[in-house]
Amino acid sequence: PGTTSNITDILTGRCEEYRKCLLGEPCLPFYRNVKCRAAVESFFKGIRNMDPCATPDNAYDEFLNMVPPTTVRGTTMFWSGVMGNNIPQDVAQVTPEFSVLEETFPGYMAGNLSWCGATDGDGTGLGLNFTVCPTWTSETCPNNTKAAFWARASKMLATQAVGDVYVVLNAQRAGGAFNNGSIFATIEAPNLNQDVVTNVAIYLIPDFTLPIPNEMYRETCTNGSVLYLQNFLMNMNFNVTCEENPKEIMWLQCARFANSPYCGPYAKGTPVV
Ligand code: NFD
Repeated sequence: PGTTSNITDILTGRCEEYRKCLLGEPCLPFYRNVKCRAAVESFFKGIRNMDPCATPDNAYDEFLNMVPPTTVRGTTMFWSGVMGNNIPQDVAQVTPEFSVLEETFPGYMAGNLSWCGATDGDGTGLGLNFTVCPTWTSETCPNNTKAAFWARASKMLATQAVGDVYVVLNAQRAGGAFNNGSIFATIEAPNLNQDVVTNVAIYLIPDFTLPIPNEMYRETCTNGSVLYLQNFLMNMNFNVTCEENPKEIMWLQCARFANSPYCGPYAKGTPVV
């Protein structure tokens, strides 16, 4: 995929927006003093002149310590397998009760951008590739420049979460709603803190992007990988709740896909398909 050629300007602009509290997100006094030029410099520092598939885990630590992801107690929301239509991010944006990584300082800065390191230089002298970046796959390029960023930011998000937390999962995800290889499974869930997290609420939503609702592969709160996740979390001593088609998320899905069999007066229980 192509890269974001003006990424330095975008990061700087988004940093200024966030720091000056122009976004309506929780805005900490700590952030007000962020020096955006220094923050953007530290964002690139660990990846310049680096192989884009061999990024060290700690490449962004200096940056992430300058602008750590912070969420209000009881609002942290994770998501996995529901990328296609940005539903959790959009719900979180208009619902103060929920905060996702993409609304935190580092998540807002890097959201929807594409970038990577380059060892051979490409004439810019910046040690970055401004033409094309390798696609992340666990086999060909696991330690991708971008993957390392989201992995570390996700870890910090989970580590600092306090109170009730939420995770939105796709009931019809191929291979199971709770995907073993996902960042939620490998990084976020294992880094939640039993001493301060009061409940993990699983929000299981249907996949509205499917051309035909596939009931065969629709998990519920009492079967498949979702049941596995509940047991996994309970074994870690967390309180766990699970809800299918929660209204907190469904309202936006149903606003966007108004004719869905999962919406409307007949949607309770088994959907009419
Ligand atoms: P997904 P998830 N390395 O739907 N987050 O649980 C790389 F590089 O399966 C936010 O993995 O959910 N990419 C963003 C990966 C990105 C990897 C990633 C991996 N090991 C994570 N695994 C963001 N805003 O862009 C999956 N991907 C790709 C945080 C996958 O191809 C959020 O806090 C797809 O494009 C959220 O709670 C995207 O990452 C959780 O981790 C999502 O994969 C979602 O990661």
